Amino acid sequence: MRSKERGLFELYRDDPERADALVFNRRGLLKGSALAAMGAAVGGAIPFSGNMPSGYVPAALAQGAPAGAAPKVLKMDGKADLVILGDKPLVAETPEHLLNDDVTPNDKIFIRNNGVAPDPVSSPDSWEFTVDGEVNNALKLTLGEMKKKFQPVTLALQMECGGNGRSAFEPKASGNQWTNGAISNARWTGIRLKDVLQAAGLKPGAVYTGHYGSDTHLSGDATKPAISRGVPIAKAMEEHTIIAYAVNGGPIPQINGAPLRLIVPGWPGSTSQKWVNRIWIRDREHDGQGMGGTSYRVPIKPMVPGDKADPKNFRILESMPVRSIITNIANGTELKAGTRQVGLRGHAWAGDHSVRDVHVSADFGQTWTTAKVGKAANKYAWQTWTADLKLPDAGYYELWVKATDSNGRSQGHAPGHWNPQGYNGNAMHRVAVLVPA
Ligand SMILES: Nc1nc2c(c(=O)[nH]1)N[C@H]1C(S)=C(S)[C@@H](COP(=O)(O)O)O[C@H]1N2
Ligand SMILES: [Mo]
Repeated sequence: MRSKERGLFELYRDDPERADALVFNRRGLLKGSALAAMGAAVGGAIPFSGNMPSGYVPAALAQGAPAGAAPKVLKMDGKADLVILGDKPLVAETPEHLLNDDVTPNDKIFIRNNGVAPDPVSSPDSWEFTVDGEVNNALKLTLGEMKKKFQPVTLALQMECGGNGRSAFEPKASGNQWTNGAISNARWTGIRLKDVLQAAGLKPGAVYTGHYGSDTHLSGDATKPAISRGVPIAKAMEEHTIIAYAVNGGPIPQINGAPLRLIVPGWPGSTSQKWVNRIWIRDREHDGQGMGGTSYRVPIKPMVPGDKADPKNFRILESMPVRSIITNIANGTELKAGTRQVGLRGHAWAGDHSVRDVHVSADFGQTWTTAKVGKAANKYAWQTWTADLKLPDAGYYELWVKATDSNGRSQGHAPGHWNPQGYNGNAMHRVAVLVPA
C-alpha cells in the first residue's frame, strides 16, 4: 500500500491492539473518525464501507504476514519462498498467491514434518516396503519390484494438512498456525494401494490400515514413530489412494517423502505417510502416533470454545471441508491507478466431495458474483475458478471468496465448531487491495 504514513499493515504488525483501537470505536463500529483513520492508514477511501458490518474486524489486514511478527521465509534448495511456521520439526506453508498454478510444482509443495526426516537413499529402487497384519500373504517388495508388478497411475491429487486454516480459530487452537497454505495439488505417479492390498489378500477381519515411515521421533526414541496414522479399509481401497514414487514427472523431493509415500487425497495429510515402508493391516481402528486423544479428531457435538475436551465427544476427522482461495492477487496488493475491474482466479476443493459453486464479493458480502468453476482434472483434484469484479471507484477493497460443496455446505466468515486442535477451520479467504486515487 502506498500510504505515506505508517500503513495499517505495519501498524497491525507492530501493535495489532492499537491498530484495532484506531480502526474501531468502543462499540466496534467502523465509522466517523475511525473510518477516516482507517482510510488514511490504508491509503484510500473505502467505497463499500457502508456494507461493513458493525464489529467487523478487517481480517484481510490481520491475515497472514501483517499480524504479529514478520514471516520467516524458507531458504531451501528446490523450494520457493514458503513461510516457516516451525523449524523443529520443519513446517512451512505456501502462501495463497504462490498457489496459482493448476498443478502445484514441486517447489511449492508445502512441508509438514512431525519428526526427523530421514537421509536420502542412494538407490530408490531398493527401497523395501512391507504389507502385513490381516492379510493372507504378507508382502515384502522393493520399489523396483512394485513398479514391475503393478500398473502405474498418474493423478492430480489434493493433499491438505488436517490443520489447514487453523490460525483463524478464536480462542487459538493448538498446533501450527496455518493460514490456507497447507494444500498442494500435484500430479502424482504411483500404484494404487488397492492393487497392493488385493495382491496381499485381505482377510475378512481387515478393518483399518496403519502407516509407517522411516523418519524418527523428535525425542530420539527409535522405537516411537514420528507419526503413524491409518484409514478405514474402504478409503485404502479407493481408486485414488495411491503409493506414489514420482511427482510432476520426476522424483519426489526428499522433504516430501522420497522415494515412496502414500497419497490419501481428500483426507487429512497426516494419513499420506511420507517415506512409507510398511502398511500394517489392522483388525481394529489403528492406534498409532496421532490416532488418540483429540489428534485429528473433531467433536461430534459442539463444545464451548476454549473448554477442556472430553475425548468421548470426538470422532476421527475424515473428509476435509470445502475451501477456496484467491491465488492471482496477493493480500495487500496495490493495483494500477484507474483500475475499475479486477479478474480473479483461484482454486476450490472439498475433501471427498466436489465443488458446486464459488462466489466472490468486493463489497463486504453485500453482493456476490458467481465464478466460473472448472472441472477437476480427475476426482480429488482441486477445481480452478475465475471471476471478474467491478471496483467502482478508487480506494480500499477486500476481495472475498467462498465455495459451496456438492452437499451444499459452504464457508463462514470465521471457523465454526471450535475444537482444541483446530480442525475443519475453513473461514473464507479475503484479500485486501488498494486502487490508488
Ligand atoms: N513419515 C511421515 N509422513 C508424514 C508426516 C510425517 O511427519 N512423517 N507428516 C504428515 C502430515 S501431518 C502431512 S500434512 C503431510 C505433509 O506432506 P508434505 O510435507 O509432503 O506436504 O505428510 C504426512 N506424512
Ligand atoms: Mo498435517
